[in-house]
Amino acid sequence: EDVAKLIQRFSRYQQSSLSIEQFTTFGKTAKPIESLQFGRHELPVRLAHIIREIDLLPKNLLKTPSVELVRSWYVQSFSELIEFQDEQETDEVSNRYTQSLMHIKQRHDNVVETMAQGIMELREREGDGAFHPSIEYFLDRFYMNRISIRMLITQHLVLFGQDARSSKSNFIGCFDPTCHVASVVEDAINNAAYLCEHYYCAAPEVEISEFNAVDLKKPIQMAYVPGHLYHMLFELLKNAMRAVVEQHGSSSDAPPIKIMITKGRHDMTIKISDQGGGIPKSTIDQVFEYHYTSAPEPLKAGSAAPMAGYGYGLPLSRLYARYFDGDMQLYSMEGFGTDAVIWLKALSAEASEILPQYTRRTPKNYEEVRLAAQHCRDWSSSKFYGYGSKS
Ligand code: W6P
Repeated sequence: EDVAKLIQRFSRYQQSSLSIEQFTTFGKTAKPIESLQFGRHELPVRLAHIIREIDLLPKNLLKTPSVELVRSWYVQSFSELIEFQDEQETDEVSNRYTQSLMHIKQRHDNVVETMAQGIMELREREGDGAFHPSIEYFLDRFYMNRISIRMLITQHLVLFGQDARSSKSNFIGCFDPTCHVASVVEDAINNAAYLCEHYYCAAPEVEISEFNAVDLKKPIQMAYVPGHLYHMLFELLKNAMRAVVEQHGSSSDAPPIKIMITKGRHDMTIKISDQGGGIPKSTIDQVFEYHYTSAPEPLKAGSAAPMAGYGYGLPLSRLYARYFDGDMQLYSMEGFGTDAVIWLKALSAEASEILPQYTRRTPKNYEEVRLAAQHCRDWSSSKFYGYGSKS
């Protein structure tokens, strides 16, 4: 059976979305062999679903060297994993599988950069007109798939790989079953403030408050991936701090950023409020676009990380929020400031992976995204030339 046929077959299998509860119970009890049995099926299924979707990209993008390279990585990893289908469940095979996952993870390290490059190549060649709204739709699905695959691989490697974490931490792979939200918030504040001071010689004050509606006396904790939460908070805080410093200068009487952390029966919600002058309603959606071009060039100091140029930071952060069925949104009052809100599922059984799935209808959905962009022209306005707000 050739690889194209196998990809087709595996793209027809249902993916198994796992909840945080399932990740943590599995992580506590499973043996390497069981992880092999799960992963050697589930990983090729998830790879196949997204390979089918890569193939729906407009031809001029699909044919760029970068996108062809990315696609070849996915096919290569798929082929390597398929080899484990008919293997015996021995320790030797299990070790080879773990090795193989290490290599696959490395192979895909630069997917985000390489995919971004393909899109830039296309734009340079064909201008913004080639910039299809279906690309935004694709990238959200593509990167969500990548987050999910890397999660499965990382869990296997952290639990069963060489430097499997010592048992004294109560982490289960990359999950902290009792993640203390305020501590992650403080980490993110400290690192964002450090960057902000580097660029602007000042950083605004931050005030944190907490309301635990479920247990008034206890600090807010939940089962989550602290790394994902940190990523989202760091991104939002960099943006909030930059807005405040650019609005108020580095004077010490700049209004503080206020963070509210709450927990109800279903949601853990974090709101970050800045008085950094806000952004117009018309640009809120663009802030979550990949390659949002109208943003100022990100400030760079040598090779240091840029301080909040809207690059991929915000759209990827929103995907992390959505990955376990949460969300992220911005509410802005132009001239005054912005509230950024993160909602996460407080119950580990309700926090289930949200995965893009390839179905018979997926090609039609892409067509509909294209049509929707046309349909916005049935409200007459001068801004509906070209695709959406891009031109
Ligand atoms: C702004 C723009 C922004 C993006 C994300 C988070 C906070 C803020 N504040 O002015």
